[in-house]
Amino acid sequence: MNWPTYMCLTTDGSDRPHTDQVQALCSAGVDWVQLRAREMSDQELEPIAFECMIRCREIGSTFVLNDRLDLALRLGADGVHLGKLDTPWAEARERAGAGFLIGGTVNSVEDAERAVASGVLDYVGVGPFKFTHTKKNLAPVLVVSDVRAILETLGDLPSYAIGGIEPADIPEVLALGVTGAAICSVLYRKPNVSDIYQTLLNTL
Ligand code: TZP
Ligand code: MG
Repeated sequence: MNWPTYMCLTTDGSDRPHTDQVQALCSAGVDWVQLRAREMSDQELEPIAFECMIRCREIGSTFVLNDRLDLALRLGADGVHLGKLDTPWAEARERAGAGFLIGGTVNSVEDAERAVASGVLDYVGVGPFKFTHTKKNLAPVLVVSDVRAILETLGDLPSYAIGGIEPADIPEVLALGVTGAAICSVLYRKPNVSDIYQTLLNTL
């Protein structure tokens, strides 16, 4: 797997529907989309997710669903991102089989140990790096020493910094040794997604 620098998440907290967000992300040429829609049922989300997946396929972008293993498998998405309250990682791997991307959330060294011990994850999101309104019940914000200890525990497992990350944070965040960053709300601020994504790429 050629791991991208940026994973781009959609959000319920935008005035644009998820399909518009994904359309804008694909127009910007992003490598990886995670559809993170938490307010709809699987049934309501299915046609929307399908449309988003088709857009991603058109540009060769990886398409992952947040939380919803069943829907991801039914759609034939590339993978799923599972937090601590979602389907357990080992069970997800058993059901999905090899070749399906599974990401997990890591908020602490203990989580990192579990992630490594599970042996079934392709990558993890590590955070939160900063306070953010995007996620409810946010875990405590990590300090640099936490991040270093987490990354040491993760070893070679690809890791993505998450939580309030903006273009100006990228040099410092990448210098810590993560594989990349998961970006959400900053993408949908004015003026447009492509400009902000370009700014992210320009920081590299
Ligand atoms: N998990 C920890 S922070 C977060 C998630 C899903 C949200 C990241 O979004 P933003 O808007 O970039 O802070
Ligand atoms: Mg979740």
